[in-house]
Amino acid sequence: MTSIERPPGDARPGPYRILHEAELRDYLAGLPDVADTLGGAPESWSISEVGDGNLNLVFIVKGTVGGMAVKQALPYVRLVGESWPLPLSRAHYEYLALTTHARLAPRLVPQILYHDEALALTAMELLSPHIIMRRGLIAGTIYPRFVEDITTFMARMLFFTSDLAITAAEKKEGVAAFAGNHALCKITEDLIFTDPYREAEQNRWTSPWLDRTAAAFREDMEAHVAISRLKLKFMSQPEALIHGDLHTGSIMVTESETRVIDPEFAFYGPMAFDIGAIIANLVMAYLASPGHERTSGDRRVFQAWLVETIEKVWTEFERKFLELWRTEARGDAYPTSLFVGSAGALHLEAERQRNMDQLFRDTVGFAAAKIIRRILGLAHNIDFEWIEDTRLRAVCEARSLRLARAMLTDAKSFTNIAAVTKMAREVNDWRPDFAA
Ligand code: SR1
Ligand code: MG
Repeated sequence: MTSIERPPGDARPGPYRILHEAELRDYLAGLPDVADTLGGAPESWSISEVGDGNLNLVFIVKGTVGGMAVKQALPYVRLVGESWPLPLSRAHYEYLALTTHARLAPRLVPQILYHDEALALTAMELLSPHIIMRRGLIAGTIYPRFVEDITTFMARMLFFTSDLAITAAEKKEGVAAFAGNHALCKITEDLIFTDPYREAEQNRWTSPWLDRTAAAFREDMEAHVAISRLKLKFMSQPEALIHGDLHTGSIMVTESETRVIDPEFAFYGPMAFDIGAIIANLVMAYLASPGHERTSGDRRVFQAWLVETIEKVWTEFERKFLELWRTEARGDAYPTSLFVGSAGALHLEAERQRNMDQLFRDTVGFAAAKIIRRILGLAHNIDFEWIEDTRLRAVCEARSLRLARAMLTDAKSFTNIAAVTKMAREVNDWRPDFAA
């Protein structure tokens, strides 16, 4: 598919309005290139709203020739309703991030077909037969291509938008371009780094089983210090353009393809936040998997694949990022003129390793924060929510919280990714006192 231009002289953008099915049909029919891509008469197009995320409308539109996904931002948080307004500008930042991703990793994001700034609407390539990865993981599906693709995506996105790859001026332009996305950052600052650790109206957890654990997190000063340090990093470290919400619901997959979607939380932040998000969501898929067994032990092969995947997400990311740093470093950080000769090379390589060690520690901490928020905060994961037996769900969640608390408060003791998977395997055998 080729990119579709707005017709010359087109009166749109008009004022923002929420497009329901009928209005969307008329709107798309008025875009000749879009209409051609779909094919057939507009009345024959099938349009269904399929959005299952927390914020937006998502329509699948199919014509006689082709299809597309159309995403429109609502002026409020869909999950909560109109009482929680949210700027439409997030669609602009998502578009900006998607175009950056398309430039740096074209195979790994959906192609943009059309963007309407005023309607906060973007039409994208219809990904088919791809499904949301989280759903595939709940079904116990193995994705052999995932590690290769997600580590390429993260290494390239994070490296090529960092001071290691671009000039200070380019980097600061990038920071400025995304600085207005602060309402989305604020959601993260509140829902991930603050609310799960205090009384907050919107918090919820699997009660009564986790009541004591939730209360313990609210009293846990060690956890409060650790999460606050991470919050400060999130707020004050514009290392690279991060996706900002890189969980398994933001990834569409087949067994041979991976596409990263939904970067509306994108801004220049700490790299470890994205890497931690991927690791956290794989860890949750692993620890939720006993809740999705049909017969005891039927997820063993899948679990082994997940453990290996968690480990490789870090090791392959680290390998690829270091490779880019060694071969593509044209940024203003670590000037080559300061690292000449064999002594320079030696010290620079040691610095690369020191940076990766720090990145790993931060990744462990952010991963923990992402797990805790999904169990004690507002927005939960279907990995756990779809476990119908609430006691069993709480067992899976309690194990996840046990691991996450250790990762949050003692990130340094996880000296490598194998230490994370080792403890994940151990907690998976742990039985909380309320277990049946
Ligand atoms: C109110 S929005 C809740 C969550 O949905 C998004 O996917 C982000 O993770 C956000 O924190
Ligand atoms: Mg999303």
